[in-house]
Amino acid sequence: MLGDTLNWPWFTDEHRAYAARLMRWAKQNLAHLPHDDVDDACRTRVRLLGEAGFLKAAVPKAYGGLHDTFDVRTLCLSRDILGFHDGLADFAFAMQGLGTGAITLFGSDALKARYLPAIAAGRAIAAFALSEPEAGSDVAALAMTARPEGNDHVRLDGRKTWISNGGIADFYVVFARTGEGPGAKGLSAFVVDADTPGFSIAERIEVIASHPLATLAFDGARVPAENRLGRPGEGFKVAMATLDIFRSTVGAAALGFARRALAETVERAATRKLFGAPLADLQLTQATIADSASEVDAAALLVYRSAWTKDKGAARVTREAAMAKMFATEAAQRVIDRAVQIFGGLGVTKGVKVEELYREIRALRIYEGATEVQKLVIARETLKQHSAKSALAAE
Ligand code: COS
Repeated sequence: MLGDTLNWPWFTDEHRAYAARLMRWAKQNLAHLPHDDVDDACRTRVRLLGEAGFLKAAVPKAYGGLHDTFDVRTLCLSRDILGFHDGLADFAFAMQGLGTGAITLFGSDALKARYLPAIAAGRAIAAFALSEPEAGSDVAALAMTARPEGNDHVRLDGRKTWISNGGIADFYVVFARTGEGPGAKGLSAFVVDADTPGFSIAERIEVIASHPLATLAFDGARVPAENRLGRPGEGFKVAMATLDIFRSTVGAAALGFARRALAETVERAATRKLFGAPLADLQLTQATIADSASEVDAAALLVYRSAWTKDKGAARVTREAAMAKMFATEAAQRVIDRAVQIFGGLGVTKGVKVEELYREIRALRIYEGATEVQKLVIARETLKQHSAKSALAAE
């Protein structure tokens, strides 16, 4: 239960009060919201979260937000709780943060003032456009170009794909090659308004758990140079620093899904009779519950360790965030799969919560850095830590 987790020492009373408020709100407001038209469903969730004040967690206080800068524990608690109740509400919340994270971290005051207050209020929708048909995991290989046009504009040409909120976002943070150096050293990030001439939605993408998703086309889209985030050529760093914050929150969403699957498992095991006794009396069921409960706690420890480390002022949490994201998403997949198994035929029946979770969790092991990328990152960071001296001597 999240209630137990909240007693852990890295939360403050402010976190506990926030979580209690959001849990109450989510219970009252999310259970019966329709999912039929995914664009409408997503817009409705953004509006409701904005009206209730919860999107303030996604932007800084000076621009209508909650804290001076990102409080990663609050972001993680939000996704954990929303994920427990409704995958699409979690998605709507998360994209307001990820879609503006680079503006918060690297944007000029003018860009922050223009884009952030509407995000906090739920009056605008944001998106983060990094992946391309030939560059998802390998960010340094991205091909989209941004070339100077006149003194104060750039011209964007290329395609982005698998972009969350594609088609409903009011603006996109777009990463493109500006050529200051090779590979990772020659990228820059720009904010692009959805009504920019030369920008269009090339294709909407349908996925197993319905979310707004699209391929974006940029054909000479003309963007003011002042919409750049960070310095020219700094785009790779902008992307990585943003992902360092939001990767822990993907772990938190997975944790919310897993906690829900565990709660569903326990309820089912206690009420379903088999061979004349509750399912929970069978030792094989107990083994399942033990595995899932332990993995949920381990995921929570890694997620909130990463969030706390960032909030305490660590410059980078690359390793901690990668561990949190990898472990929590992989563990959630196992916990949910076990829940489906406990539910039997009902577990694969449309409209049953564990069936929905089974579809929802899958993408989290892929987006914002697939599990294989996280392994690469964790191994690199671990090897780096020990490169100066022998690992054994350091202990
Ligand atoms: N924060 C700040 N700077 C970072 C950073 C971080 N988290 N990670 C790397 N950098 C810096 C490095 O320090 C390096 O700078 P110097 O050249 O000055 O030393 C530079 O960026 C390049 O880093 P690196 O050599 O690690 O680049 P790679 O191309 O090898 O990066 C990975 C590989 C896999 C780490 C990267 O491409 C990645 O994270 N991919 C996954 C992307 C992703 O999440 N895609 C999903 C799309 S969003 S849904």
